[in-house]
Amino acid sequence: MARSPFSPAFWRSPLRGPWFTSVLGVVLLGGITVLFVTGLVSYAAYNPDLSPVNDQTPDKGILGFYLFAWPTHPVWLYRLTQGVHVTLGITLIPVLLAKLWSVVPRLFTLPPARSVAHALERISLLLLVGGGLFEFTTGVLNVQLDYVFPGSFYPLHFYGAWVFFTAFVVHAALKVPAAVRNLRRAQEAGEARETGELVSPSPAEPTVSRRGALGLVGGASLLLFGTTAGQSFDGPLRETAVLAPHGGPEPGSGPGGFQINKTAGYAGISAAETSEEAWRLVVTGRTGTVRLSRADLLRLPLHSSALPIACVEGWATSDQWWRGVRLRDLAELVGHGDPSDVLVESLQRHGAFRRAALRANQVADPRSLLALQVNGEDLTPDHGYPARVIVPAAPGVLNTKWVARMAFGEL
Ligand SMILES: Nc1nc2c(c(=O)[nH]1)N[C@H]1C(S)=C(S)[C@@H](COP(=O)(O)O)O[C@H]1N2
Ligand SMILES: [Mo]
Repeated sequence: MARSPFSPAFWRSPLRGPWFTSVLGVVLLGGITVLFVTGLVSYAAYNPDLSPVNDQTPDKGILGFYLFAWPTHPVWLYRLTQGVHVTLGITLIPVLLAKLWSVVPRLFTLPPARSVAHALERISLLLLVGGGLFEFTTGVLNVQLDYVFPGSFYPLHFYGAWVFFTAFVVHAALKVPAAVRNLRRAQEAGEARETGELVSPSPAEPTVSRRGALGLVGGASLLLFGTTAGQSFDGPLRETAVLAPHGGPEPGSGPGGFQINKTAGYAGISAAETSEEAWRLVVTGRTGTVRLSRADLLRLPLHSSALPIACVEGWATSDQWWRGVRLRDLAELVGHGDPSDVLVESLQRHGAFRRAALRANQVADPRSLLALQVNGEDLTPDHGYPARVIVPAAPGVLNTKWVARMAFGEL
């Protein structure tokens, strides 16, 4: 028996072969394409070109070529795209690992490069495997560990995605024809003995059939799906999301008993600075500065909107009933009758999300509010009392809590 992994006889699993690798490859072809598209969409939804507020990625340059004004319809848009991105990413982990396992002998092929073309192909594989592991790892860490990379996750995951997907397209172009051929041939030949580079020259006795192994991978994916997907819903469905940080029971009951990202305590917001006497909203624009107490705001025309909160981490709430002052009415107060961009700043002194910029189309939407109440009661401190922004279809991170200042037309 060969002891060196550089010898083909070292790899003895009878599962390895063109069929197993091809099936997993075809699943990843579809899955990773959807991940890439929903990821780019998520990046656009963040309005990163309202720099340098929302995204501090230096020189994203031509990679930002596709950015567009994220729409405000339908209200569940980001809830859907980001729910798919995160849940699908987690679901594909077993498939990715099985695929890498199925081709691992290739890593030890000798000589390392037979020709310049072969060397280039192997370098592209390095970017493919490295990029894939990097994207899945950073994604999972961000979702599970509550933003371990404050502020820097976006550029890492964004640049990583372009490297990974470029290598992925090259790889797919080279391999898809063979994968399709392998699958066709297998369909005709049944479970006949396979041939090819991936097949072990001295296979061990099988302990599970190839189809059985694929079933295990699929079962693992299904399990991850079943314990993650519920985080995009409320009530009993959320409780099935035992793997998601925002799964499980809602935080408390009553009007404010829905998911909380950062609590007032965490953000360092004190009751003293949000009190009726102390807190003033400062609104600036073309015609100068207006300072409004909460009572002043409550005397302005109030409107209601049923809108969800959908976080980049993939969790979301169902629609909640928000009530407050329209952003476009606040814009008009300071001379922006035709709404402009706005920079929103929180009372919060530290943290990546203490300020966010909204685009003119978001300010103009009549459902976009500076909310004072939710579900019929005043906002709770954790949901942003005295006032928070809520915008239809936008990522949660743009819905700034504990708002202190709104600067229209400043970006
Ligand atoms: N000031 C401030 N606003 C903030 C945040 C924050 O950390 N600080 N988190 C944002 C993020 S990432 C999300 S998903 C939503 C969550 O709102 P919720 O806690 O009311 O559910 O608030 C947003 N507004
Ligand atoms: Mo978020």
